[in-house]
Amino acid sequence: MTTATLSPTIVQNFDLFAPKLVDREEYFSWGHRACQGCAEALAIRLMCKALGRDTIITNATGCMEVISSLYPTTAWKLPWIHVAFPNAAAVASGVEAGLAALHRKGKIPDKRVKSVAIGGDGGTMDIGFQSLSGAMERGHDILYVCLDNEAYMNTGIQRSSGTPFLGATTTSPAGKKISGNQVWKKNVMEIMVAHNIPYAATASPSYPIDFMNKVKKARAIKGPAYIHCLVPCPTGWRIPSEKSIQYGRLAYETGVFPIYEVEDGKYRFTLPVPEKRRPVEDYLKGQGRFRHVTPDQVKLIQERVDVEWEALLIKMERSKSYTEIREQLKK
Ligand SMILES: Cc1ncc(C[n+]2csc(CCOP(=O)(O)OP(=O)(O)O)c2C)c(N)n1
Ligand SMILES: [Mg+2]
Repeated sequence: MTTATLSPTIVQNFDLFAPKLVDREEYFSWGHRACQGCAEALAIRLMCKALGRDTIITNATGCMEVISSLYPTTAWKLPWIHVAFPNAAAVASGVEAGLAALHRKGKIPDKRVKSVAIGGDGGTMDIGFQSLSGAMERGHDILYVCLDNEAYMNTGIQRSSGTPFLGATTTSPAGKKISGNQVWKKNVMEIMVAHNIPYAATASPSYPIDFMNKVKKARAIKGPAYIHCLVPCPTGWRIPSEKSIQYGRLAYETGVFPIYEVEDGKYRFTLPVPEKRRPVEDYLKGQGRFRHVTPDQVKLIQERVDVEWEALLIKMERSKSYTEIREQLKK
C-alpha cells in the first residue's frame, strides 16, 4: 500500500479503485466465525491492511477473539496476543516497552514494529477504561482501536456505556418498566482528547478509505493514538445482515456518530460534511433495538444530537493546534 493519503470520496467508487490502492494481502483471513454482515470483523480486516506486516496486535477478549481463534485454527496472519477483558492497553504498553528494550540492546534493527491494541466497547469504555487511560497518560507509542458495536455482544447483547439512549439490550430491555437503555452514550472519544494525546479520531468501516487513512496516520505518529470505530452489529442491533454498511453511513449522515479527527488539539472533519443532516429517525427506523421508541422520544434524541453537533462545529471552527498556539504565545 502506498503511504500517500487517499481521498475519502473514493469510497463512492470503492469497487473500481480500491483494488489498485489497497494492500491485497489479507492479514485477517477469511474463514473466521463472525456473523454475516459483521462490521467489526470488516473493520479489523481493513485496519490490518492499513497497519501492514510489522504489527503486533493485543486483543481484549470479546467477539473478535472468539470468532478468530477457535482452536486449532486462527484467522490472524499478524502476531496476535489474546488478553483478558480489562487489560489490552496495559499489555500493548508492555509490548511497546519490550520492543524498545530489544531495540536498545541492538536485537531488533529498527523501530518499525507497532504495538496495537483492540477492544470492544465493553472492553474499552467500561472494564478496560482504567488501563486505557493509564496507557494514554503514560504516553506509550501505541495505537488503541475501540471497535464499538454498542453492547457486550459476545456474551449475549448486554448493555455497556457505549449502548445508545433507549437502545434495547438483554439487560436494558424495552418493556413496561423501562424503555430500553436509560442513559446517554459515554463519549470516550472526547475523554481521549482530554488526555492530550497527539492523535484521536472517530471512524467507520462504512467509509473504508477514511478509516484506513486514519489507521496509517495513527501508526506513523509517535506517541499514543486512539481510534473510535463504530461497527454495526446485525445480531445485536436487529438489522438485516446486508444493511450494516448502510447503517454505518446513516449514523454519520444523521449526526448520531460524527466522523472527525483531533490532531495536536485541532479538530477537523475528515469526510464531506453533510450540508443538511438527515433526521435521526432515518437511523433509528429499521433497527429492532429501537422498535419501541415513541415519536416524543425520537424528538428527544434529535434534540440531543443537534446540540452535540453544534458543540462539535464550534470546536471545528475555533480549535487551534497546540503547535499554532505555542507559536502565537512566542510572538
Ligand atoms: C473480567 C471479565 N468479565 C466478564 C467476562 C465475560 N466477557 C467476555 S467477552 C464479554 C463481552 C465483550 O463485549 P465487548 O467488549 O463490547 O466486545 P464485543 O463482544 O461486543 O465485540 C464479556 C462480558 C470476562 N471474560 N472477563
Ligand atoms: Mg461490544
